[in-house]
Amino acid sequence: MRFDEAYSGNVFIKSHPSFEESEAVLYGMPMDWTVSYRPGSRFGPTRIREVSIGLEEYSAYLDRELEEVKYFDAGDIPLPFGNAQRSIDMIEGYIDELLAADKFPLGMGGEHLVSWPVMKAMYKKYPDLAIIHMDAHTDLREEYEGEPLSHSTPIRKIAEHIGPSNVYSFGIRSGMKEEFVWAKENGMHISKFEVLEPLKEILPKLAGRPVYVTIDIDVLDPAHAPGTGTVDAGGITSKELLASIHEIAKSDIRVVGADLVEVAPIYDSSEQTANTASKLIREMILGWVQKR
Ligand SMILES: [Mn+2]
Repeated sequence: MRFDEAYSGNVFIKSHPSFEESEAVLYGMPMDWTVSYRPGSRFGPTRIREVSIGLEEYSAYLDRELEEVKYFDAGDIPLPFGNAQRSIDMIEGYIDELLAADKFPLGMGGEHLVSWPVMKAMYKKYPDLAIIHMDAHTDLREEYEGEPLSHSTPIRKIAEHIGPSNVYSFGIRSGMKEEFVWAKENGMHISKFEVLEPLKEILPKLAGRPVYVTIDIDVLDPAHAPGTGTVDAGGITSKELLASIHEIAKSDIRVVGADLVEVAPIYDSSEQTANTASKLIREMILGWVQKR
């Protein structure tokens, strides 16, 4: 992978031209080959970048400008269509390189399985890693129709890899009974239905620890984010998700990387999901990159 030449295509607004000088690297993981329901998230990163042109560069929440944080949009990882294992291996190697260069990885999916190799790479650098996971779904299956490489399995994989008590899920409202039972029996934290209030209780417990944050856009109610593969009624508002990002920004945890996944533009006829996602990415950049 070459990072030394500025990616010349569609980039997120205010992307810095130099990889070397940037603190954070924004990258896309355009993979949707293991989804159980509606595909299309492979086009998420491209659309999030395109609509970012409509964003203000100033955050009224954080009183900061994008100019104040140097981030380099490296484009999408050229993943091999249809090959989940090779895609996963490529993503892990890519993150290894970013971490070796001391960059903050900020990823855009793609289906949620892409977060598994990212989190695995993060754990190699940060053995004390904790995960904050916001999603409608548990994603704790061992396999789906016999397939362990599925977008319904990434949180199970990372929980088994780093220890379930280091994983904190929020906003969960869908999953098999066995998944909830497994979480409870193994000491994994799940906050059902809500995000902001339980997050306020958990953040002080994670003070000082390196934390990777993975956000599935479907944690939002379908009214706020219809453009995703597996919509699930009863979600939180975009206002609550923004407030949660800001709560993390002002907490004492060390955010060491993050992603936003499952935006699928084909179901997003009003483009509200992509527009919301680009605003979330802006707030993640402004609130989290310098918290390492
Ligand atoms: Mn989900």
